[in-house]
Amino acid sequence: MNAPAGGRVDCLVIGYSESDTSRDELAAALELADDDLPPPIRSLLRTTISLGGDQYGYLEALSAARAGSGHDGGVLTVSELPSLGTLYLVNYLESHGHPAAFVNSFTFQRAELAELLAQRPRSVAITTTFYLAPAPVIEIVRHIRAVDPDIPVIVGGPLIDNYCQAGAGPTLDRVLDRMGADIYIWESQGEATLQRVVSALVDGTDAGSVPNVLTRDGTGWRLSARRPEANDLDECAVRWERFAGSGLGPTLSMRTARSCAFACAFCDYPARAGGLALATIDTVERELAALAAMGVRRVAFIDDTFNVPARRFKDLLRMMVRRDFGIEWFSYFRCGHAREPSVYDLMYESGCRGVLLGIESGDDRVLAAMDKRATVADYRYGIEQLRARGIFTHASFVVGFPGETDQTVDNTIDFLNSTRPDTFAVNHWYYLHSTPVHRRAPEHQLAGEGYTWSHRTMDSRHALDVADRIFAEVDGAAWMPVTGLDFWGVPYLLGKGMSAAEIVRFLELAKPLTLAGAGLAAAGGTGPGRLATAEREFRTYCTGLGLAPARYHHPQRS
Ligand code: B12
Ligand code: SF4
Repeated sequence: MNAPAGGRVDCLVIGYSESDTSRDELAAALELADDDLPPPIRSLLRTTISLGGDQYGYLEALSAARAGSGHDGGVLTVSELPSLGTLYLVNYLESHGHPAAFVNSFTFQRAELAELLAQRPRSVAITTTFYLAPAPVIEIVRHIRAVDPDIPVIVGGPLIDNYCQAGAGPTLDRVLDRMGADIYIWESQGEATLQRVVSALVDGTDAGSVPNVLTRDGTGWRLSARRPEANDLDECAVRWERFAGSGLGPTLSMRTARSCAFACAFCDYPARAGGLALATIDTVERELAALAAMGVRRVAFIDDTFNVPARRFKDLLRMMVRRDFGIEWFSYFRCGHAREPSVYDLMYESGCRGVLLGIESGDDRVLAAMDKRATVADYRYGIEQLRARGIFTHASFVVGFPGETDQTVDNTIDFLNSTRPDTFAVNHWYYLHSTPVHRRAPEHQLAGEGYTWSHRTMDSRHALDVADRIFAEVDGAAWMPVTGLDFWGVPYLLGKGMSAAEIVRFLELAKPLTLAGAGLAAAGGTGPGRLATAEREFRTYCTGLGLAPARYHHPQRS
């Protein structure tokens, strides 16, 4: 059970929701002509698989292909991996004297949620790490209200930060009203504020006077004083022993740092998350020892720049080699900051089995415009070293950044086909005015915002076509979708019993079944017959895989 024994808890924290509005949007959008499809939908064409006439995400397709052929019929989903933000909040509350409970998945753990709500927690906190729109929050709040209209509902995390950053006013008030919670926390960290709010609710004092909090009065939402948190990563570190009986599974994520040491021109994360904060090696050692004792076999370090600073990275690796935890690990990795073969040796020796490379482009001019502080030569060297040691490499790209042309796209395609990382993914560039490139807008002749923009060398409509071209023309690496399964699915699937080679094969067999892949086959004149064969091969492969049972089953919605 994900609650401490005995007594009422002060707060119940809720992790992921996988409500799938994108599928409805896709169905509606497919009525449009190809050229009019908005970028997220064009992206969905490359991540949605058609199987027996129905549409699925990659892991849903794997689950569907296996269901009905002697397998358990469970839903394979990366959200089986415990939501780290949820565990951080529970951990912090409990270290400050507030008994807390959690539900990892709102979608798949309705029975557990019902049981915990029946015990009348003093408050419910909803995490929003993965939400780009209010819909999942609205659904969760309604569900809680229907069970017990009196429990105070608190919402915080990145979604609230994003809305509040956009500024106070009627729009923000409307969004907060629509979500329907009682208290919102505006703070990019938030643990300490949540603890103070929960304290106030337990003590019956005014939660609205806690700093960083929005509460409603008769006229609108009122923000208390702003007091940024600077929580010490060693003090906040998760005491994993607390979660030993919670069935977290053999694969977990962990962090050893907050924020990032770089300032890539397309990213506003460092500005939002504040200065780079690092946990000490001792803290990381203690956490890993606790995880190993719980039987965890794979850890995803979600730090944005795990191998920077380089000296600390080596110290971490040496510690892991010395302790020999029997844990395989996965992380983001910056090739530009690892130029000695001995570092790659240490990585493998310490258990590294996969890395996510934010390569972004195979063209040095675009990399320079992005301020990536890395060159194509660095990437070539890094991928070579990683591959030589059998470390899984996933390369992630952005298309359309200022400086992008058909020629730079050709260079990216050549780069991928010659360096041959295991997998790759492409994202459309999203023009945020809060990112450093906005300051150079006149120089790049930049106009627009979000997914709709133009600059001196490309516009967003053409970027959609070049993303499709990369999808079609790269055969040196397997296409990895960016929704439903991404790099973090690799440790998850390894934990389920797949090998790295099987993951790659699964992706290769899935690609022709994506809506974009089927479109390519039709354009090449190898339509229905080829697709039927591809579907048969895919189903046979999926049913033949020896996988551990899925943790979750199809939700019984109430
Ligand atoms: C790992 C990961 C995943 C894994 C998660 C597996 C796992 N269990 O670890 C998977 C593959 C499932 C995943 C999926 C997605 N992800 Co993801 N993911 C991440 C990643 C790398 C780490 C998240 C994390 O664990 N952070 C560490 C924890 C400790 O921080 P946290 O969750 O933010 O919580 C802290 C605070 O935000 C706060 N907080 C959060 N909620 C609340 C609530 C309250 C009340 C309070 C007070 C505080 C609070 O408290 C925590 C402690 O400080 C981040 C990038 C990054 N490096 O952070 C992207 C990231 C979160 N993902 C992102 C996205 C877009 C997605 C997807 C929507 C992608 C897609 N298109 O499908 C899906 C959504 C999945 C779903 N259905 O919900 C974006 C979110 C952007 C945003 N919100 O503006 C990020 C930031 C990456 C990016 N830069 O684009 N992801
Ligand atoms: S994209 Fe660049 S700036 Fe943003 S988190 Fe990653 S390394 Fe840091």
